[in-house]
Amino acid sequence: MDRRTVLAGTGAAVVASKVPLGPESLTSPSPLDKPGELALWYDAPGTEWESQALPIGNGILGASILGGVGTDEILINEKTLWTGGPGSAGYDFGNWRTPRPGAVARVQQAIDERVRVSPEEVAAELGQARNAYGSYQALGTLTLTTAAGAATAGSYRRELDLERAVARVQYATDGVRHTREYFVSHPDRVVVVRLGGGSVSFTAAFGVPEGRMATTTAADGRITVAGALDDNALRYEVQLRIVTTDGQRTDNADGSVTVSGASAATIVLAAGTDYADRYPDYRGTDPHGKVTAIVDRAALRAYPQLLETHVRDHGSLFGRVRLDLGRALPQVPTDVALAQYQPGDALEGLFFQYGRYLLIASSRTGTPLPANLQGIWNPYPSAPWSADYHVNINLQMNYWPAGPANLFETVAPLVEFIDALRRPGRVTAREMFGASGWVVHNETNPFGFTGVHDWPTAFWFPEAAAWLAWHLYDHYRFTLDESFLRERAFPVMREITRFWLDELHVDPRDSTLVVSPSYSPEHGDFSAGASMSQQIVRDLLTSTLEAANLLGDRQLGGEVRAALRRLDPGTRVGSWGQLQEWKGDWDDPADDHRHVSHLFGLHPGRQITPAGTPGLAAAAQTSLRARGDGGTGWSKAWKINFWARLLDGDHAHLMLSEQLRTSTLRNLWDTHPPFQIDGNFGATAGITEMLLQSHTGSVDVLPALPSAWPQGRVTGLRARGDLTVGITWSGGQARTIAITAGHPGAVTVRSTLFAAPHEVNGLRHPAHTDGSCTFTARAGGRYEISA
Ligand code: FUC
Repeated sequence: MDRRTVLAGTGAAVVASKVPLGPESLTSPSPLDKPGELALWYDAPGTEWESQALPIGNGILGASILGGVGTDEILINEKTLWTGGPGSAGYDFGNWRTPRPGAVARVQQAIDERVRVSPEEVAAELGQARNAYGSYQALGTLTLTTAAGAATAGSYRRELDLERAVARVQYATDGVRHTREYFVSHPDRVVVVRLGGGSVSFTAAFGVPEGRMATTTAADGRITVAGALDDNALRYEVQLRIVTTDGQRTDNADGSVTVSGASAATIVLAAGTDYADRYPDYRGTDPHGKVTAIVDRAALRAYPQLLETHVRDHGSLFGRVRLDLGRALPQVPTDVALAQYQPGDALEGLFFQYGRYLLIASSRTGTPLPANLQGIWNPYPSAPWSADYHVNINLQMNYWPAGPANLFETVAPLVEFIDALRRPGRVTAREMFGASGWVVHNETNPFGFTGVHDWPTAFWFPEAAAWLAWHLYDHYRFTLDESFLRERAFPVMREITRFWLDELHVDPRDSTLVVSPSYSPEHGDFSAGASMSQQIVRDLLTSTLEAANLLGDRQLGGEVRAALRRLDPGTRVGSWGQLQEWKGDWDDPADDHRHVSHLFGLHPGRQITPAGTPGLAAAAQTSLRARGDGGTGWSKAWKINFWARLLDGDHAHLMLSEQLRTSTLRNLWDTHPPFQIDGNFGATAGITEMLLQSHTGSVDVLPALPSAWPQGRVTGLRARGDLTVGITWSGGQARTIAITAGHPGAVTVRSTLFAAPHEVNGLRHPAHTDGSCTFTARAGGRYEISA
């Protein structure tokens, strides 16, 4: 079967059934022996983690595959293994260690009087040195040592199949063909490594990073490694079981296990910590019992069963969206394809799906903590920015694809995390502002760090909680899940709204309500009413009002409506036609700072649209042009989204090309630099924005299609209003649009297709001059529109 035909199928069953699942898949050629459209592959082992590791994960356990021949070092991560927090000396949640009555009011007054105040001066008043914040840690390394020499020239292949979420290494030595398969199962909660090819001999050892205390034992083919972090006494445990049916297996005194002469071997690894996302101690139960039960259960299952369960589970999410941009990948390793990349190459489609793959691997229902700055993969004891949760753009960007790219199940850890921030965030709101509600500032960790530090340009951002709430309400807008809105989203939104109703300040110059002190992320002076602050608060209040109307909270609705009337909207056109970043006209046209925060209302917000607010959209475009096409990885990814929202597909595509050319590593990870995963997710979201938009209430088909993609097909994208959308196009125009409605109600679709006579479910309709079509969908109804 032609691979394209397979890809065009729908659903997990198709994906799973094309793969031979029995042990024979280890020795006979599988479809993966041919480079696949949806695989990353290389013809040599990786030697550098950051640019060459192939990541696999189940939302909590991650593994990085480099695929060495004689020695295979597999880095293992467990998402909750962090230093810092309670138990670590001096941890204070970022709250002021001694009360500072009136501190915020003093800064407000300084801003009222002097308009602009330097970040250094504000940090001296409101900041404090950060204590015991911690960093995400590696769990350790599973090392497989074999006696094998170098692989026979030309026989080596290392790949990551995105459809099955299986990494695979194969090579030949002395006439023997060896295979290793690696995956992390969400249903079985284990890392699985299968060594096959016959004549399997190796020693497996698990080592923790240097300097960490651990006890390691091997008994009966089981390796147990347990200990606690020095820093905060967080307990961790890892257990591996090495399962063979023939050959010899020996437990070694140093805690390793040796297998010799087996036809195949399966290693299952489970791990856990005693972390719990629960204020104030952030500790749950000792991991020993849970880890033992999980690894024992997995060890009883035959390898083909483990694999099949995993492939079906992953495929049930991943297989929902198919994207064909009309080109095939060149038959060269992925690093070569990246080096040879030309705008319009099929690599763009692979990059889109890789973002979806990475989100599934780093965030799943039932796992704690959202995807961090590195997803779940990290070898460093002190990771860049701690591999934490920056909430002035980065954590939010991680979840942009979840709705449009049909991965709702990845959102649950973010929802839980936001919910858990409320308890520490209330303390910060009370102690810092004397306000009700809750806040979190510029960044946070797994231990409820909702306060501040003292880096002047990036310590103050109480708007972050409102921006996080955007994700809750947008989840509702996509799914129309009213019980989610009532039980999960609205209580959080209401509380943040309370905070801002308390905390908005009357600007003495014009009596509008403004955020003060306010700071455009990492840029400029402190002032009152910076555009991003106003736009975020306005978005929150608008969404809260919609939700309050829906749920019948009339009192809150009334208060919010009154505040909205007085709120400065944060959208002003300045002297050179730019959208002002601040309430004052201070923008420098030569400024190319990576943050373009004042365009929040364009994306992810919905306040600025080319059709609804053409003057503001034009100003946003002027600002964006002035900022230029450079920036870090995530900044370029955001610019894909901005240009798509400005309906300029070619510029959006230019930003995608720039990202692939200058901010993408050989393993297709986004680089800031260094590696930072947000850009992967931002780019995937940006591609959806080019193909389908729904933030204004209508379903806009191919709103920003670039000329580089004249023909193509996509299925399974989601639009707000519980709609699933497929599109085919050629000559740059939509030819068919298929919409499935989950809920009944009016649906408005916009497409150039309506400008000519067309058919809806076989019935002929005349041209609609305004390029849109509105119909009443029934729940479960499918509507096929064709030119
Ligand atoms: C924000 C950005 C930086 C980086 C960091 C993790 O502070 O400005 O570029 O992405 O988060």
